[in-house]
Amino acid sequence: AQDCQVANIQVMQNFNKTMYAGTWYAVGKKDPDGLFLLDNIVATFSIGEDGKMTATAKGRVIILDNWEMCAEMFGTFEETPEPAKFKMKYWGAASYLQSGNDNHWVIDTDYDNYAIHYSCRVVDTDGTCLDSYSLIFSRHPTGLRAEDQPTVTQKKLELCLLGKYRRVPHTGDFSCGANSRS
Ligand code: DAO
Repeated sequence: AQDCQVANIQVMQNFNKTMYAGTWYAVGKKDPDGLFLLDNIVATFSIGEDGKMTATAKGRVIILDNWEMCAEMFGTFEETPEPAKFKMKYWGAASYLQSGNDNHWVIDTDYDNYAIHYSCRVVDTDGTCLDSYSLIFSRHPTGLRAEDQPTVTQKKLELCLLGKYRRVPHTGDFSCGANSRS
């Protein structure tokens, strides 16, 4: 049963960041308040010589109400006592892009096909999440494999976010697609 308490959310056990490294295509997204990344979202995680995880991400955004572009984003990750729970500092290549500090939790992954990310930005007084976002990642730009879908659906349910995701298309528009990463 789901009590929807942020403190009780189960994350990936024995998370291995080296196996997690590499490119992930967002195929589903639950948006936060003040949505930023729209579609064509691709994230690449790396582990530095210091053992620290960093990421670059691209995604189509609309800023200043009507200016559509490909945002190039950077993130650095601070570890916590739980290996799958990170604090992420993020910023954009350009100053007018969003920046901030978010939780970055890996809920589940098989490292080779799918990963489920979750971030709660604001915990409500009752312990549930007031403002969250979550990305469903695939190693394949074409989407999740059929056999991974039941697992992903179960995890969405456990996050109390079932039915709140939208599909994230990869169209290659705005120099932001799977074929235009740099
Ligand atoms: O899209 O509304 C939103 C929230 C996303 C903010 C985070 C973007 C930057 C991420 C850097 C790399 C990790 C995936």
